[in-house]
Amino acid sequence: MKTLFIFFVLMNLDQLLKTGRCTETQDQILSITPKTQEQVDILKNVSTQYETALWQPVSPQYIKEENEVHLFVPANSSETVKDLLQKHAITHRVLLANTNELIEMQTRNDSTDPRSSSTFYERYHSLEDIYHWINRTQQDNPNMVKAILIGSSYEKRPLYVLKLSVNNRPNKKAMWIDCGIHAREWISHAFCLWFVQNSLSFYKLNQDITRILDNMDVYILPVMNPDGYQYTWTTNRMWRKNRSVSKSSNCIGVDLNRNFDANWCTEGASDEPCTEIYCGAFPESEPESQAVANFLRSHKDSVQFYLSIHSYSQMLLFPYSCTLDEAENHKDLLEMAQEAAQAIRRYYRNTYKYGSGAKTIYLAPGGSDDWAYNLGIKYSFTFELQDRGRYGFLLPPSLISRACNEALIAVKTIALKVIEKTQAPTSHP
Ligand code: 9B3
Ligand code: ZN
Ligand code: ZN
Repeated sequence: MKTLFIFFVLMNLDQLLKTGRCTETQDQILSITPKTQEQVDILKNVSTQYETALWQPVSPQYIKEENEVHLFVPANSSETVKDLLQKHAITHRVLLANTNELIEMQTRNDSTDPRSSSTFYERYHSLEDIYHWINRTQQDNPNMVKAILIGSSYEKRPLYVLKLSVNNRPNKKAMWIDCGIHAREWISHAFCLWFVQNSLSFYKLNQDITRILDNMDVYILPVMNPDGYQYTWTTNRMWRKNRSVSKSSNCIGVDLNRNFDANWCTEGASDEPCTEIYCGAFPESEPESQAVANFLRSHKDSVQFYLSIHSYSQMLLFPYSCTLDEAENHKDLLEMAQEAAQAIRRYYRNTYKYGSGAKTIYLAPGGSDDWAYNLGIKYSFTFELQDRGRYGFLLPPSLISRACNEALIAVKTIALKVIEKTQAPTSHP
């Protein structure tokens, strides 16, 4: 017991020495709401000129008067940035002062930390661990799970889709879920693992899961952007894009959710490689988006429901994002999203906004959901999971189960609706 105590003291001492004596020297997340156009311009400038990372909105172009901005400010630019804000009478609030500790907390307890009481699914996992998990999941459930290699990333990492299938009825329909298009949205990857675990554990036990799996195969891509995800573990926790090297610039990475062929690279994306919303050299220029597009093209007759998981801001979105026009089945989609949001509210007392992407967040072209929709997958959604900015991308592991369970209930609600709308009722002999 005594040794344990000394151990903890030493641990914290180590922490103190590493991070400096006061919180001022830590990386921070600032919340700033510009009040005038001048302040908007200063903020746009800060977020591009200095070594900061914009959390919200995704790109400086969306910074507007009276709209809250979340900005990651690393310790070494903290003073400069704060001085600049002060000089222009821009007030800020420190959203997170202990960023380094939060990051440490999320990466420390991977694999087998004896002090952790949480289960495997209540922690974040390194890319290597996720690859192991994919392998093990397939081995442990040979008659329900198959791993399919659909391509590889820019840095040649494999892209595995898990196929969950409990029968092979002729003309079997399917749904698709991808996670981790954006590297820093870690709750997304965690959700894909959660979903698989839940499906495998509760098939034949939970009525909804059973009905879904009896009627649809499920394709799950747990890590669509493995290079970016690896980079968030080793080098920069705030990385969003993939890691492809541009021919025309020293800046790295394409926003995979701007790289699909849906009004590609129009307003809401950028052809500038140094931005977070760089659309790439041409539609599907990236091996990751191309692999997904190829797979869906070759399965478009069976896949009825497309879902892409992101974070943060708690929204259930559907096409279009790339235009203000309404989708042909807008009313259906709206009704489904509304029902899903109601289920979350009822069971978890949490609020999710819902609506078409363009009207709910911003006009943005090149997204996977719009592309899948235009391919003919008429039930196409993007979920933005927890939270609404308290922790942002740094959602603590203790909040994973809540976030995943509420997303799960939304997925179930919509999947059941899709089955109801598109499939003849199954006969129960
Ligand atoms: C963006 C687009 Cl382009 C889309 N079609 N659907 C959802 C979004 C929102 C995500 C993004 O890529 O900015 C949120 Se992180
Ligand atoms: Zn995202
Ligand atoms: Zn997001």
